[in-house]
Amino acid sequence: MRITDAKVIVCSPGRNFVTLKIVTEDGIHGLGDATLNGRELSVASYLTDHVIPLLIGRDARRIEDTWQYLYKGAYWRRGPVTMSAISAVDTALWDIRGKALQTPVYQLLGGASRESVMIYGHANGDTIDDTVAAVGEYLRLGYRAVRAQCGVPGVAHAYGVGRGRLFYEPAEPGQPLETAWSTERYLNIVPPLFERLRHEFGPDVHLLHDAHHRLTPIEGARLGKALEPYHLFWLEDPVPAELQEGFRLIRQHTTTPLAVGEVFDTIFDCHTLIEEQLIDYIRTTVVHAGGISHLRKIASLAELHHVRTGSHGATDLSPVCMAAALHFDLSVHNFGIQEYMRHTAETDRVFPHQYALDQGQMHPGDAPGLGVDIDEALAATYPYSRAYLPVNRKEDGTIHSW
Ligand code: GCO
Ligand code: MG
Repeated sequence: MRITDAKVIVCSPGRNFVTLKIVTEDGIHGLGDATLNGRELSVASYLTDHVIPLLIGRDARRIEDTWQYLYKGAYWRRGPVTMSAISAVDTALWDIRGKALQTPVYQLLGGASRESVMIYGHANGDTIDDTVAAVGEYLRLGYRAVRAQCGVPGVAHAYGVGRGRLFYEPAEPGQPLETAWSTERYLNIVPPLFERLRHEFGPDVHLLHDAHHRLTPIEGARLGKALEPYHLFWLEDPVPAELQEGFRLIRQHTTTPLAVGEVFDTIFDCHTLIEEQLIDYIRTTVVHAGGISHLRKIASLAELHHVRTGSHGATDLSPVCMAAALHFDLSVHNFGIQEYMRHTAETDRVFPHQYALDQGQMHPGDAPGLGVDIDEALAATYPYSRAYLPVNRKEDGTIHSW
């Protein structure tokens, strides 16, 4: 089954997405998400200029061999641009394989390990009261797990506080928005937020929080310790993730479960975290960490070390990634939870999909392949529009992790 054609589709139905479409001699096509928020065209070029010429004529069934060919064959390994491109190829080839065999991808990955996939939504508000109301809204929709963020008094544009009630989208056109940061002010507001949430909603709801890489290890340890009485499902990204060893310090001080991995490219970014059991959830994604094939390797290593998965699922991951993530989630034994931020109605129209949400649980559907497509004519009506994620500064003007 030879690959005869491949192309990159860049569109912006509400936000920018990069999609790889691979076509075989049998007329089957597969899709892969290649979106890298704020750097989309670099991946589009990597695919168009360097990867697609290598794909034409290859056997679409050789998924693992193609992965290794693109990874080892480039000599220059890893990095978000390269790995997003490889992820897109891998995802598209799994989609093709499923369609060719007339079976949903999760059936090729060992079949369903559960009936459906638990997701968490994003509740946020300017104040603790607003965030409490937003969490209540998710619970009324049937969610069992909610991430809660709230504004920080004295800090303009605090992370995680969005524009709409069920939507959050940080990338903006124009020059990057400059947001402010104060660790002390932040550490003062988060424990009272969760004290209130537990008080309002009782012990059963799973509560999550994202520190978005802003703390030092000892600050992350302090936050984890302060949150222990409220039994979080997880505390996400307490520190920037480059230094895996930094988590040893956090781990010595707190039993709050830790989750990390949305910016990781490969297993090499997280093997120390996993092998030393420094985290509880690994949050690598299909689109950025090497596709379904590589994510399965990460999950297998994690399974040996009591670490569960928690795939990143922000809106900058397209419905193609979301579909692939759900097939992965349904199949791996050590699944933990899946993030789900709603896409806009325009995005959903451009990417018709089989996956469905019911009472805080999702299922990828039983269509052959991934069960997601792209309406190319509609996509063409939403041209690319440059947008950047914010840049963060401390109160004295020093650049800080966003
Ligand atoms: C999350 C994330 C995202 C990222 C975004 C960056 O946990 O959902 O932290 O919202 O900020 O994916 O592109
Ligand atoms: Mg995050």
